Amino acid sequence: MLRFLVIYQHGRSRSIDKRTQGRNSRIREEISDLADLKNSKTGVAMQCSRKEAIERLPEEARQIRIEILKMLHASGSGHTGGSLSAADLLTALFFTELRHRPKEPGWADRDRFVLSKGHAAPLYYALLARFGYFKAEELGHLRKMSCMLQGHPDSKSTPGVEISTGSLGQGLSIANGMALGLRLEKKDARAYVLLGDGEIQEGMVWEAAMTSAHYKIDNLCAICDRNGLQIDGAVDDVMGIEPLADKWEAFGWNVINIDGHRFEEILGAYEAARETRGKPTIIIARTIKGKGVSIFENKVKYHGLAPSDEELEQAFRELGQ
Ligand SMILES: Cc1ncc(C[n+]2csc(CCOP(=O)(O)OP(=O)(O)O)c2C)c(N)n1
Ligand SMILES: [Mg+2]
Repeated sequence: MLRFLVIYQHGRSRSIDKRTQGRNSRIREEISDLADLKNSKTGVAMQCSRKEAIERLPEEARQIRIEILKMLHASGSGHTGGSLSAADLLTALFFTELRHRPKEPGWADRDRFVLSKGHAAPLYYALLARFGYFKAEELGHLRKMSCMLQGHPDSKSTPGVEISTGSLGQGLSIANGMALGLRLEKKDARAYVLLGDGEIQEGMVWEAAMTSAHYKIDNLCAICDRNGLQIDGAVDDVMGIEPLADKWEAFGWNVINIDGHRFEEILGAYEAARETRGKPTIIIARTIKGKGVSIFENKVKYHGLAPSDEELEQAFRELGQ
């Protein structure tokens, strides 16, 4: 039976169970070299209060956006909009929630992350480089023949990439298998999967959703990047997915709706997902495609278009680079 205890955070008392407390205890510990997470007990980068994390994350996300745009500009092709829309969600995940060890990518107790919307590879690569999975100079070779960083994540080429993705619709099934495997091995590690809102038009996603609930996979957290756009236009026009929260609830999921650019809400959702028992959680995150640079925001055109020289200049100005 789980034992409950009370911890005090930001002046409020909360009841959480011991499993949760052991995973992400808020011990103050400065980690200057992120790759040195191997030496941290938990594998979580920001071992600080939520308030401190919220102060530090915007700068990390800003840097990640800059790296994404530099990378896309250098390659001359790739997916701008969907990388920027999910930048806050994944920066928060990698820094505060995901247990991982860049110097030991195969660490058996790591949390698993699946980028089901694999076209957001530039975001994934910027984060992996930031954590030292490979040298930052690799980012300059995105999408080049024989290079480590292909247009979609390839687990055989790129250290830190958990699983190859890019064919939309498959990631939730993969994450189900990972989470079930972890449960079978009695590990308290978790699986996270990022889905696009256009992606969930794929029927396979709903087969997987039934499976997660049927097997009560509570060490699974899906995140839906609800940016409202897909490759051919607005999700509502191509094939409507609302009422989205009701659908997931009807499929037996715990549903959390948030603003996917507000770190306070993002961190709260990850924590609530971690504390949920008996059902999987989906975080439906309202986001802006192309977030952070006005010329890319909410523009279908920039789904798969890299910035030109002038656009990069403007983007840098807006991002304070
Ligand atoms: C099975 C499959 N069909 C089509 C594509 C081509 N494709 C790449 S991205 C995309 C649109 C995805 O939209 P969404 O999931 O909303 O992604 P986001 O808006 O976050 O970029 C499509 C259709 C694909 N990668 N896989
Ligand atoms: Mg979308």
